Amino acid sequence: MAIERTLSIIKPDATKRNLTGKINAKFEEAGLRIVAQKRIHLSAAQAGQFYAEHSERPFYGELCEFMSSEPVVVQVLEGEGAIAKNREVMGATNPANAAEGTIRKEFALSVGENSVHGSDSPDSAKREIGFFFSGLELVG
Ligand code: RTP
Ligand code: MG
Repeated sequence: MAIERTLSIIKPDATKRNLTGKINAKFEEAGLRIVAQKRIHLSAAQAGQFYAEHSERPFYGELCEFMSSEPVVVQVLEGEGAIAKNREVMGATNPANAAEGTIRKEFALSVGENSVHGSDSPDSAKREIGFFFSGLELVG
């Protein structure tokens, strides 16, 4: 399988509880390498732009409000099959359905406040990495 890069976000519920290190350890244990990382505080408009694909969904307003409520840590993870591997380590969107050992099983509070985001395809990974990081911030 090819080496890929994917965009990960440690969400406000997790940064607030000081869980960045524990979550990063899960990525590293799974063989994902953190090749770029920064802590930022999104505006509601920026969160809305990032999650534009969900703009018609009933939870969109709540999602944008939550994602802009506290700082987040945005990061680029690299590894073999990184997009699918990251989603496996994250676990199901709803922590009630997440497998043992996954980040969401261990740390998520609810289907909305679910601790992490991960790109869901090569196209979204490309768009989402470009949304947060410039070429200069991405070491080859
Ligand atoms: P993400 O995009 O954050 O990695 O999560 P995902 O693919 O597992 O889930 P997705 O369907 O893309 O939904 C994006 C985020 O919206 C919030 N959500 N709330 N209240 C609800 O029913 C609901 N459903 C989704 C979650 O924060 C979810 O991660
Ligand atoms: Mg998604």
